[in-house]
Amino acid sequence: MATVDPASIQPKSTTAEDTLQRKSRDASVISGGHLVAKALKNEGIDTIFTLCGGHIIDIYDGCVDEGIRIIDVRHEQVAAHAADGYARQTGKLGCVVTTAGPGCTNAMTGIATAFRSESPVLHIGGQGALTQHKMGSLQDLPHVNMMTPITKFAATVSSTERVADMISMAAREAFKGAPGPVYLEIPRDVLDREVDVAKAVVPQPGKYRASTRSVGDPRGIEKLADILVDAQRPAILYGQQVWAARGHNEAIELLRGLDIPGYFNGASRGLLPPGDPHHFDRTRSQAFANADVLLIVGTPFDFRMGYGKRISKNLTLVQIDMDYATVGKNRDISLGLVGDPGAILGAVLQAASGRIKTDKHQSRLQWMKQLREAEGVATDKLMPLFKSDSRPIHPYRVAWELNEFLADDTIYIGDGGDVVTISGQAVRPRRPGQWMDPGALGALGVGTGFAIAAGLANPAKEVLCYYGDGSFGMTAFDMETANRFGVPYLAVIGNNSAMNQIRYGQRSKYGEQRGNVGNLLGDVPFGLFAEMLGGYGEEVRDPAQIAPALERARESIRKLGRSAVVNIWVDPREYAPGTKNQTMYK
Ligand SMILES: Cc1ncc(C[n+]2csc(CCOP(=O)(O)OP(=O)(O)O)c2C)c(N)n1
Ligand SMILES: [Mg+2]
Repeated sequence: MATVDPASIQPKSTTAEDTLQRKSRDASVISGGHLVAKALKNEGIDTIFTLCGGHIIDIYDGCVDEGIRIIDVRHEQVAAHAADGYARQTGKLGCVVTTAGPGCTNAMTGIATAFRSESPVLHIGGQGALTQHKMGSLQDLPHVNMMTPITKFAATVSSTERVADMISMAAREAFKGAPGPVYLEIPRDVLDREVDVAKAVVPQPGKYRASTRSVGDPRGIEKLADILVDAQRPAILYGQQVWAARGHNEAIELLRGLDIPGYFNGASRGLLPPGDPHHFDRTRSQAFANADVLLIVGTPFDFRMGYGKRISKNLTLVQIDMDYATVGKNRDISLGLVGDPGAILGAVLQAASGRIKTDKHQSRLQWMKQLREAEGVATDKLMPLFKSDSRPIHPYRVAWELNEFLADDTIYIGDGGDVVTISGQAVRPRRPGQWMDPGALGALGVGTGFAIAAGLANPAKEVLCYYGDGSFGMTAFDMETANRFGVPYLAVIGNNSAMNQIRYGQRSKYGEQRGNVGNLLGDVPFGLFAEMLGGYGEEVRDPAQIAPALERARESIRKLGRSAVVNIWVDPREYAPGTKNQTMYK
């Protein structure tokens, strides 16, 4: 079967009855749902992710008129992850639309993920009619109260005239400082009511917001330029904001222009391709311990950074972030700058260019050489694991094979516990934007929604999601959605028939017997799942078969236009070093 042309899934009204109904509509009035669609279009939103419900159907009807693509999934969690993923991939506001009550609660994990990952997502939720307020209407819940702590802004729209206005308000809030999700609840009667077009407030595209490309305090730029010019052993860590705010070009130019080793986490992985002289990824702790200047851009001092504790006390530490409240949080800093990462880094490069003295430059080159050698030593150490022939298959071998298999345009998604943590040591995405992970919330189940979003946003790219078997089971049914909308992807599962990352901690604390409680799963031949959905599936137990199986799956996706599953049975006795140290809790 050929892949579906994404253009063909744009909503269209084709039947005579449709046309008649549209013509009979009074053009002097407009309903709330149609105002939603107009506002979404004005915001540049071309796709909504949703699961239907009686409370929200007028939004769909509006989307049909505005040519907004409606991607309907099988579970609202997936819709929310997909809206988040679409925002990450397009740089624009993502949008998820859910019905009242359970539609909202199901989506909460996705919104919470976006919240901890600073991803701009507009969540529009249905609600019972205002005329039934607090009367016990179908699916009624206090959505705004529930969503307030996990969004930047949550409100009820209580007037049809203000529907579009409040969407633009929510969109502004989503991009205020560091981006994040926002929630709007629209009661059913507000959505269905028709109001005079002339009375509806509809902010026009490009006219309801300011630029977010702030360089912050120019004195901060000068100070940072001076610090970087004087440094002998500088290092920079780029976090997810650099990619999210599309500051990657300036970020790369700064590394190259000033000869500074670059480290990358979260969505910034892939900013530079592996092998680039300024790309480093195995010597982060060494650099953090020995640098004289460390610049942290767009990532907080949270548990992933040991709350800043692992950074040497004796260096000059500079932090740049989009959120004022993140700068200096958990760890004292020497200098803090708030604003747009790309704008700031570009200005700093300009202020520093041509000012590095020869002796300082020589020291830097020496420093980079040292780190490069240490990277080689670290890789050599891992090689026996990466090349392991053991059976059951060692999860490190899978990670290595995945990296070898990636094409220049593959978007790599990680969704799982230990097997995915391990993959972080081997997988090096080749281009910016081609790494997706759940971020600081660490929610399992993000993969399927991310894969759908990645495919829709990048129809020409390959999408690969590496799952744990526990994670795959959480959201896998929406692989059917990916197939239905013509965005098949490659699902690879590191199957250890367990929630292994947690099992390790239990076994080491409670021993062999009690440590296996509540964390063992059945042996599931997930390859059959892909076949059930019309795609290719394969079980792999021989390490030598990993690469050929991945190739067969890639080929099958081209031929069948269906997602494929390569289910790799891995050794449940192997764990990631971070799991053994339980670093995530320290
Ligand atoms: C939604 C959610 N539930 C529970 C957890 C806690 N948790 C973290 S890792 C893990 C095990 C995941 O198992 P699997 O995906 O099979 O990966 P494995 O560790 O076995 O490689 C669990 C349950 C979580 N992070 N997210
Ligand atoms: Mg598992």
